[in-house]
Amino acid sequence: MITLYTYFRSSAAYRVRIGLHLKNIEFKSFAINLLKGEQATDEYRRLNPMWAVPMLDHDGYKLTQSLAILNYIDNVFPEPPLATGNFQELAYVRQIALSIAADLHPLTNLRVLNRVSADEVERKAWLAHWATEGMSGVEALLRVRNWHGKFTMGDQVSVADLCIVPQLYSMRRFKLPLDDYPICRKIEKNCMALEAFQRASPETQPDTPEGLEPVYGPTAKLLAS
Ligand SMILES: N[C@@H](CCC(=O)N[C@@H](CS)C(=O)NCC(=O)O)C(=O)O
Repeated sequence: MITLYTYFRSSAAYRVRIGLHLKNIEFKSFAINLLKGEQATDEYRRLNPMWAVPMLDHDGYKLTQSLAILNYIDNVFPEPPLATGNFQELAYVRQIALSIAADLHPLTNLRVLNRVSADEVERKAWLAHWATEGMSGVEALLRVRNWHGKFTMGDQVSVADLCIVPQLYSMRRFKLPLDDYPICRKIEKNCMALEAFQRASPETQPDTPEGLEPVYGPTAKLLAS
């Protein structure tokens, strides 16, 4: 049995949810409410000393780190693969995924924002700076390499797309302009046409609060944008 410790808005958990749905893997969601501090309880820290989501529990085998989890499920459930290609293509996909998951995302994480300032405006300015810096770099990498098709690597969904989509969701949520990332937006649009991405969306999770202001709105609205 697979349990995913998740939070509807967590972009790292969103990555893993997409991977699980792409592979049609059945899993149970266990919600950890980050705003209520449930990641920091003794009980959760005993399970996960990194006190963050996502955490995967596969028949008692517990694993943290979204990219490690995706790599694990890709090995255990190989179809469809989350990355294909020659060594250069595989490394490129990983480069894009890590630019977001290892460089950009940690700077905008809740625990970091809380240390930056108690002031919401200052926190948002910090987040906007690092998100813009990071995604400008990703967009440039995509443009210069020019291997993108419908997705980051041609027309094959890869782990890079699983990082781009949640990152853009987060930027949409904070109403950051996305005009400078046309390739990322094209990838997002093509991804969001797929059922796995829709099922993984923060707006359709068991712990999504009633009445949450939608970021995507109806999928059609996003697709038309
Ligand atoms: N590098 C980790 C990041 C995990 C992470 O930081 N998750 C965030 C949610 S996106 C979290 O749980 N934050 C809780 C906090 O900052 O207190 C991964 O990719 O899984």
